[in-house]
Amino acid sequence: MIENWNHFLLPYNQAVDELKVKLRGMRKQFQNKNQRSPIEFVTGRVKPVDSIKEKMNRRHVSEERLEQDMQDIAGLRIMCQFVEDIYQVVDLLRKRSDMTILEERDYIHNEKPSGYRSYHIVIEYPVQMVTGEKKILAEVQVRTLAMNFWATIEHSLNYKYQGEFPEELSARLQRAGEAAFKLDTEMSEIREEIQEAQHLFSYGKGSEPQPPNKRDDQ
Ligand code: 0O2
Ligand code: 0O2
Repeated sequence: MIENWNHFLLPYNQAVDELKVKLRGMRKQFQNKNQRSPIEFVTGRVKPVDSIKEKMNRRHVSEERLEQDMQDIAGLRIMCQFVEDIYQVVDLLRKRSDMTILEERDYIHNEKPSGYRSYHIVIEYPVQMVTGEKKILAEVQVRTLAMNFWATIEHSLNYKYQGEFPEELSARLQRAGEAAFKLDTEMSEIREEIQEAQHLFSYGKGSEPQPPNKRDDQ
């Protein structure tokens, strides 16, 4: 019986905080070299206790099996501009020595029946606690901005309808998912042109002297 959820979730909070810094650091390193980053932005969260309990009921996960069987108590999200960036980010994560990739799920080319697309990675990540090292599981979702837009909208509708979408709405969401993917595909086709323009744009911005605190921020 988990009596103190705060205590149970402590290493998960620590892991999410650390991973946000590390993943955001990857973006900074690209920018620092004046290169385009495949990472646009990173968010993260620890699953709220109510959601953990609801998922335990739905998936018949016991408290004894929680650490092994619920892979997304710690969740990170990496947003990218282009589909190609997603695979570059995944390659970068595969090369890291501070985490071990346990599973990969490509919901980009195998989209879910709902129309959901993203690349999911389950990692094992060691957290240094005062009591010693604790290895925890975390789920990293890598997606384009268009995929994120779709998933965010669908997630809020899901909340309203509790997953029981009227048929018409469900069909519309699937079509919207296809349209979002079409947008990603079109953007990929003109990727080089966009990147060139973005490089010129950031060069233009960088050529102006900036106050030191602004520069620290970049
Ligand atoms: P809601 O309404 O539930 O979406 P900081 O690190 O301080 O700059 P902070 O406040 O920790 O930023 O937030 P961050 O990391 O930018 O983003 C937190 C939000 O991202 C949460 O929203 C989550 O919904 C969402 N999120 C990020 N990663 C995941 C993930 O892997 N899974 C899920 N389900 N959600 C994620 P809120 O604030 O809880 O509001
Ligand atoms: P949250 O925190 O509310 O986002 P399951 O959870 O049963 O779907 P599994 O095997 O645990 O499946 O993992 P999976 O499918 O690889 O990833 C689950 C997470 O992916 C979900 O977390 C969502 O964040 C996201 N996801 C998967 N399918 C959909 C979908 O159809 N629409 C949207 N918007 N997001 C999806 P949770 O558990 O829902 O939690």
